[in-house]
Amino acid sequence: MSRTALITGITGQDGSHLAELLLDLGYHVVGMVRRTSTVNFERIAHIQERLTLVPGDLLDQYSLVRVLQEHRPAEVYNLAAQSFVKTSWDQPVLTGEVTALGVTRLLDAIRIVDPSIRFYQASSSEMFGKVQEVPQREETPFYPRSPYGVAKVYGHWITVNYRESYDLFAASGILFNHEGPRRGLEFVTRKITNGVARIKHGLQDHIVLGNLDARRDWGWAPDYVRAMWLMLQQDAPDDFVIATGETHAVQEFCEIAFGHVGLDWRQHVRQDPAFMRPAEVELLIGDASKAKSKLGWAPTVSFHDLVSGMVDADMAVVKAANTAVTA
Ligand code: NAP
Ligand code: G4F
Repeated sequence: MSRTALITGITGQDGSHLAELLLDLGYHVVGMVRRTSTVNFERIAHIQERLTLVPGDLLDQYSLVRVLQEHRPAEVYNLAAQSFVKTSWDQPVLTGEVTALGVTRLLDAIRIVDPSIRFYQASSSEMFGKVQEVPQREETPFYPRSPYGVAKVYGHWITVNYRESYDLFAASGILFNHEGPRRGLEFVTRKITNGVARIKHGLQDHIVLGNLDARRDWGWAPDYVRAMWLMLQQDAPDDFVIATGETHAVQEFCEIAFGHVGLDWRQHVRQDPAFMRPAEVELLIGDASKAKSKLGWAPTVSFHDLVSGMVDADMAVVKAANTAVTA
């Protein structure tokens, strides 16, 4: 009989990639979805008939207990979160309820229902915030710079605490930014590549961004979900930084993205303080040596190929939508 894995956040970027990976590995994949007024299964539509989708919400403790009791997963991947940093200043309490306390609700449900479950927590490089060390590694002290970052620090430490208090197999992946064509349109990479495609197709003239100097360690999302799975196959639970070890400015992302379709970014990018943050994370660059040596993990896609691949994907999406509208 195949192993059962539960994914929270299966409708998100990472959830959809992880579901594909686990299905390929022969798992029975259960995805927890929250009720929305319109269905938002775009990222999992192509595999939906192979998944078991169940209702639940990180805000609703009993729904988590019920999902675990009814589906008895061997592995739980907690990817659900209010994950957009900018929104965390507008909705700091909701962000704390979901992204921080939601982790405790799920860990406590595991402790009550089946403490042998292996648990993965989606921790974040945003925890390093105002970085105390370059590059950042597992031992680098945290200094979060947003309500989101603060909530992720809580989620990280409650995972460590449940591991140490109750001997749970609870692992935490400190993942640096990872992207791809399924990235939400509000995140800067997809905002740029979608904008490039729309400009190239004559649908708009420019995009409006915030801080172009911020530097991120951007990787390829499918590589990063493989690391999540590897963490739960180890002999003992642990924490791992997952990163490429390269850092690039938002401006560099623009240069490559616009250049890929023969445009000059300087003619199509405007800046507006509305997209600046009250406190910025200026520089992220990760050291994934531990993951490389213990998990055998390594990134497979270069920064240039990541950017050009996202532009190509958005060119195809915009072309298809435009053709449908004009047909
Ligand atoms: P995403 O695309 O924003 O997906 C977030 C998921 O969480 C969605 O499926 C969303 O459901 C779900 N969700 C939100 N609130 C919920 C709630 N109250 N109860 C249950 N589900 C809820 O995020 P992602 O980029 O895939 O990231 C996955 C995880 O990794 C997140 O925890 C994120 O914070 C973390 N992370 C991401 C990165 C990155 O670069 N992508 C890096 C480090 C860490 P709906 O579809 O209904 O909104
Ligand atoms: O794409 P972003 O919104 O991602 P951010 O804030 O780094 O967070 C992402 O990565 C984290 C891991 O480090 C995850 F934990 C988190 O869930 C999320 O997936 O912004 C990246 C940078 C920032 O410095 C921002 O100020 O781009 C800068 N930026 C400049 N103009 C912009 C814009 N960001 C957005 N979203 N929109 C802009 O117009």
